[in-house]
Amino acid sequence: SQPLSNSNLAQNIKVEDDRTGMSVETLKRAFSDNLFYVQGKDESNATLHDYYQALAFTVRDRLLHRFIKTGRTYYEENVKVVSYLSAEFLMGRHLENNLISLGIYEKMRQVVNESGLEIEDLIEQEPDPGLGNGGLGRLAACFLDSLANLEMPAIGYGIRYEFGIFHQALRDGWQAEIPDNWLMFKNPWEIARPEDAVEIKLGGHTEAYRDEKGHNRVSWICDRKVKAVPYDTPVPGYRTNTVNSLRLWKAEASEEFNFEAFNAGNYDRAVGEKMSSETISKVLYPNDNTPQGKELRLAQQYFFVSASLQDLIHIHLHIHPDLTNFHDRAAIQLNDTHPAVAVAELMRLFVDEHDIDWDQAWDITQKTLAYTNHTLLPEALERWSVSLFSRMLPRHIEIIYEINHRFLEDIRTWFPDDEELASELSIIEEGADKKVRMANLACVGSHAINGVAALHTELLQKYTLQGFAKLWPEKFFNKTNGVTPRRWVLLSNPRLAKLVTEKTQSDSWLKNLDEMRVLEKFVDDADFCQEWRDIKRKNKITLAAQIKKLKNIDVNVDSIFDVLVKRIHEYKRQHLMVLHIITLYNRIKANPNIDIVPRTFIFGGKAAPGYFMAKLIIKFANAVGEVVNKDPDVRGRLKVVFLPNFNVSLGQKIYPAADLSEQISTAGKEASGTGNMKFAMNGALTIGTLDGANIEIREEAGAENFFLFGLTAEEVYAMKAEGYDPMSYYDSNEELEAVINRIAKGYFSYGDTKLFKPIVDSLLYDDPYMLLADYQAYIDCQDRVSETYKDKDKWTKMSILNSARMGKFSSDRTIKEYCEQIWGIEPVKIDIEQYSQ
Ligand code: 4GP
Repeated sequence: SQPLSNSNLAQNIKVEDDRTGMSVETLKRAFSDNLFYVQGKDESNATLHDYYQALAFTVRDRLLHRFIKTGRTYYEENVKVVSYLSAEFLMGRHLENNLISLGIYEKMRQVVNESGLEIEDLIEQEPDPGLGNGGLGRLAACFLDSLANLEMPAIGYGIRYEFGIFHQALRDGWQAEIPDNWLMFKNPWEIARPEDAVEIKLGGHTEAYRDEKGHNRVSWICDRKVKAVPYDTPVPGYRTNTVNSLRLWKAEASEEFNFEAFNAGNYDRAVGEKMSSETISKVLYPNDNTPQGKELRLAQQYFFVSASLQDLIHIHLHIHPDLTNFHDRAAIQLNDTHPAVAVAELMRLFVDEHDIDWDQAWDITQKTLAYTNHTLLPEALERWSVSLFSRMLPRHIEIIYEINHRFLEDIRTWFPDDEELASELSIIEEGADKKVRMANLACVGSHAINGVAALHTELLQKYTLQGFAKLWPEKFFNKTNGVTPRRWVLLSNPRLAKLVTEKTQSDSWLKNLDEMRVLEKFVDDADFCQEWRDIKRKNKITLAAQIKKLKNIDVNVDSIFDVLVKRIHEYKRQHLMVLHIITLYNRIKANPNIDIVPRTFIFGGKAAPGYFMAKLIIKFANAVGEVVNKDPDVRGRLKVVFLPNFNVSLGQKIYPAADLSEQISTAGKEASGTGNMKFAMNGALTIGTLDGANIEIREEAGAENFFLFGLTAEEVYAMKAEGYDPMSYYDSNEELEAVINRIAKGYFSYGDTKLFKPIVDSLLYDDPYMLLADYQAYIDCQDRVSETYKDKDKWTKMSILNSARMGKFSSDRTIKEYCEQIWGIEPVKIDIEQYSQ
């Protein structure tokens, strides 16, 4: 909102006070102050969690004047701001990240130590905010980090789910889901702004009317209103003054309770409405790469989109007399189709609420919006039934029909006689149960459409969105994903970060990851290589301790740490890695004295609770592990570990300790992947298919530093078109046959031949993800991995070159491209007089 006075309080802070000062003395005083006055405790009764809160508030205070100054500067300088609309933000813990951003990690360590505590123990107290499923949610978080780091004016908009992604427990090898009550204790990072709440309408009907100027207008008479209350979380840039905002909306009843019903003694009805309103932001849908066609999900999407757009319009009108230059001041990115209803909502706000004529409104809408697609899986494209849509958003369905009508008229003018094209591009899918195709809506309403890796963008243009690509080739962009080196190297792998800083003689590589290239000149330096190996070994020891703690399994830190962590999905082929484990196991059973390079196979990842095959794959990996880990013939040479509850924090411990990164999706299925980048930055070698960003990682690292196997996307399509017969692979490959037979006979299920039958049958009779076609190539490639691992010098050199050459995969590079080519956003300096060290 507008400032009420010009006192510029924040700017005038010059003395080192308890809330801004950065000296150890001041930090120490602030820490105990917050323990006492915020937590209401002292040393005699404070828990570790209290100390965490006190520390968090100490850090938050130091972000706040930057945060306020940042918002104030954007407002006063009237700059163009990008809004990143995303149903998911998988931020990871804030405390440690904020400490390094401010540059006070080491000072705070000292302060905490002086209280007789360890800072790591306090960091562990923070619940990992799991407001996302995986890929696209974590990407959104890396993007916010890069935007702030690059001093770009930006805001993230999403939903403040009361329950994030479930906690995964493993019971008898099966996934069990436990609710994630992350807000149980107060969240020190968010600031509620009830004064900025907006109203969201739902349901009802529309009425046409003529306004006083004689214009035909429509009004939406809703039958329900919900309040959207914003909560702001500061997002600092690394060692800059910029602190952007992540604004998440919480749903509340527009009235606390229905007083009439209350007075009439109907207490249930009096509070019922409140409960149903609050349901909207209650829980994250735990699906990755699959839409959930549930009413509540559509309500969530509309809820946060409408709240965010109303907010943006409100801010705009504070500065500008009208909305005609909205697109000059706002760029809005749609993170997948979850916020695609923004196309219709922005039109409704312009036309119905702000009286802009249709054509102009449409022009502004298209210039403002841009859309990123994150998946090629056809079943993952969102389609909402028209009847559900009409019930919940009666005005929006009219607007969508109008947009579609005008769009199809154009198509028919440009391509007369091509009804097939018109029906392919139509936003409405005709049929008994009509659907709104959200990807089509997003494409029509945006000026830019992008994929997230070169191959993905190419396949989008060739297949998934081919009609749009033909129509508007100039709208298509590739924006290969990236990840933030602050969280994924500096925080996750402090040992490596220290070495790089020493060797490059500055920490500027953290802002310009291309500078890691300097390491290339040390690949033949024996001392450096030894240091490199020592760091990896220490990271492996740390992870081994974690494995012991979580699973009570002893692992050999000199074995290859062979890791596959990501959401569980058939297309990601976790079960292909299990087939390799069984292959090695069979070799040992056939010849217990065989010379085998020891391996520790590490899995992690959650399955959508309703995805039967994914859950069975978890059980399968665990069941094989149970047999392999305790078989005396194996003599500990193979170990299988499934780490429960893979999340951002666990990822931070795993990536730095990996030797081998498994990126083994069926070619043409993984849009990009981002875990692949985190592994490589931390010196793991990749075994992977030519899929997603693997292709570009291999290009950067050098083909000789990458273990490539498997069919290409084109070969996959061709083979499917010819009629793929998985059984022929089973029939002609003895080793494969023995693997499948061992599973089918119940060897890993105490003789139960039914348990894993769905996996066996799927592989033999259908194999939609072509594991059997890629099996032999994968096994041969794994044999090459083992051979290479024996040559320590060669492996070390490959590892160094991988890390050194990952500059392209910093999300800073990705964000710069979006800013320049799609959003038209430029950096803005934030002046803070008092930025002491
Ligand atoms: C994911 C893709 O599966 C992954 O390849 C990509 O790296 C990531 O988005 C970020 O672009 N997709 C999803 C999803 O998370 O739910 O579709």
